[in-house]
Amino acid sequence: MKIHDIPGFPNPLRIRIALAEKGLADQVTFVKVDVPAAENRQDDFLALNPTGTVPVLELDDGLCVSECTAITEYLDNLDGAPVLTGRTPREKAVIHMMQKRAEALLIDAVGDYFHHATPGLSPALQAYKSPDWEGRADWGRRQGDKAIAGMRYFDKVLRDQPYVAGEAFSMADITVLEGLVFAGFAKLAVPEDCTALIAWNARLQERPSVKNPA
Ligand SMILES: N[C@@H](CCC(=O)N[C@@H](CS)C(=O)NCC(=O)O)C(=O)O
Repeated sequence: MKIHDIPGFPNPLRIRIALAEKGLADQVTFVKVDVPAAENRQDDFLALNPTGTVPVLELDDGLCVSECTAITEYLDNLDGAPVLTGRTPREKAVIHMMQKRAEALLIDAVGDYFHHATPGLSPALQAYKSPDWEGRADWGRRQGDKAIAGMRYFDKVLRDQPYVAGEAFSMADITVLEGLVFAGFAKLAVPEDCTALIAWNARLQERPSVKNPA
């Protein structure tokens, strides 16, 4: 299988951590997409993923799967022994709920802040990002406020439990981790009083898959 992505970017890293967790790195060929040059917005890439984002998993039969949640589900269930996406109906429900919150309240909000309230990644990519409507920077800044509120939410969650979805590490932890990486890149600081979130982040930075993603 192939993964179309760009190393070091937060959403691609979600999958590279999942690959390391599952020991699948050697089964994947990475194909680099030049996102700063907006290669992901050109027809060849849009044929793989019409939403124009990386990562994309391309299977040997040609099926292309985008969205980190869907890709992680696939990778996690390949060996019939899921460890990131839940085993029981209850685990799956909680992990998917927290995964959606990690996307909506954090990583996607940071992305919208970055692309709509700051100069973003590069002029080539921003040409596809900032629609010419009045108030877009205000809207972008509000996404930054949303991301900070998301950090406060996850701080509250992590005061009562060791991981985002409860007692075990899951894909929701990976998404919050990369949401914080993206926030750092976008210069959105974690509030100092989010001590549980900060301690959780420091602890997970020592996890082998986070230290050495695929
Ligand atoms: N919801 C998507 C988000 C993917 C995403 O936003 N990826 C970023 C890289 S970190 C990207 O492709 N950005 C380029 C663009 O939006 O044009 C997922 O889960 O895969």
